[in-house]
Amino acid sequence: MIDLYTWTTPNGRKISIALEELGLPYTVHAVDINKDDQFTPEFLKISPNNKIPAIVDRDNNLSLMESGAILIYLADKTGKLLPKSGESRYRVIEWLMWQMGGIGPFLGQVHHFVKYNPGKAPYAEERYLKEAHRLYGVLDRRLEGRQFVVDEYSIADIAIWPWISRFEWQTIDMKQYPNVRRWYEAIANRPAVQKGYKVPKDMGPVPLP
Ligand SMILES: N[C@@H](CCC(=O)N[C@@H](CS)C(=O)NCC(=O)O)C(=O)O
Repeated sequence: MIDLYTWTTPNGRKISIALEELGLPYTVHAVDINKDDQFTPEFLKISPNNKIPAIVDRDNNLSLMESGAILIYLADKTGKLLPKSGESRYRVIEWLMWQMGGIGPFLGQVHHFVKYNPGKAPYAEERYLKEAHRLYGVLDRRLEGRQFVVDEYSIADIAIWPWISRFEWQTIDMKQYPNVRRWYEAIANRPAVQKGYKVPKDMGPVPLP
């Protein structure tokens, strides 16, 4: 049994989607980051960086923060969604790190400046939107002739997808990125993704282009 500490954000949804895909039983603990729940002493023991998502694996009492680390842990625990060895294992980790270092931080800044504070910092809006388009372009080229980011559906797809699901917040026209759109829609239709997207609460349907 896994305890999942999460909220209705792309980083949180990565883990609920992975847990659904892996068929692992889990208990959801909603950490409302708008109410500063992430700063409680109990939560800080599990997630010292005061961010969701975090998990505790009740099988061995291991607690983990950082969505990339959690995805690798869950994949290794079950032997699914991450090849055990060879080049494809490192390709999945490569694209997972690309998400953690690029897609997450930069699209997060787009949400901050473009969606929530438009007009306040034109330079930041321009800079982060330009980077968002660059990243969408990289992903579109990677998906040319490929069904998934690395050979088979993996934790790399699961890490990237919830950030792309905010394409409307990012003012991205998916027509410009046909391979991303095809990949995004295919993953959106997976039952586990539909279910994991609604954790810890239903915020409406999965956005479709
Ligand atoms: N690198 C971290 C980022 C986690 C993160 O930024 N979480 C946000 C929500 S998406 C959060 O908890 N923010 C609360 C805060 O910063 O106080 C991960 O991938 O797990």
